[in-house]
Amino acid sequence: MASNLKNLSEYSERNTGSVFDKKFGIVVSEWNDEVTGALLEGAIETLKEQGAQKKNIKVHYVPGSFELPLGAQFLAQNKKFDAVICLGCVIQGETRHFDFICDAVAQGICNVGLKYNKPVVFGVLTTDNLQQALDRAGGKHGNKGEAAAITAVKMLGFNN
Ligand code: DLZ
Repeated sequence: MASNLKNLSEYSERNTGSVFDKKFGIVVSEWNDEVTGALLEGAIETLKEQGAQKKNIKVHYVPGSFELPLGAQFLAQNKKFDAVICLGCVIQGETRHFDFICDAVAQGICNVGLKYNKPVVFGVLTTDNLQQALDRAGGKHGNKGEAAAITAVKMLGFNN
């Protein structure tokens, strides 16, 4: 999983059908907001480029990445959303807190998608330091927010 070798914003056009009428919920972590704000910007711009309407993109905030799965669940259980995108940034600290948060968030987000049978995208950076995160939030390694938006679009096109 060498994402540093790949621009995260590159993608193939396979499964990218029309999302004009699709409704997207975005859950954003307020922790490391310099990074998550850039991810959000990338996600919204990409959804609009893909044909989504601004009025169909709703943004909700949670305090930290640990709260993303519950935020995603609040949105996923609401029939009006076709897909949910979770955006967060967890940076390694001196304790094992990082591991617990990353594991819980990844598993939690995965569970919500499986439970509600709709795309719930893991747009969470898990990095050693702030610079690595900035590099992936509009820096030299692209913007994982854009990649998360493309993932949602592709998964909505899965059955087409
Ligand atoms: C507590 C904490 C720490 C130390 N680091 C991060 C982080 O790097 N990224 C992040 O999104 N959230 C962090 N948090 C907050 C937790 O996600 C969570 O909000 C709190 O533990 C309260 O449940």
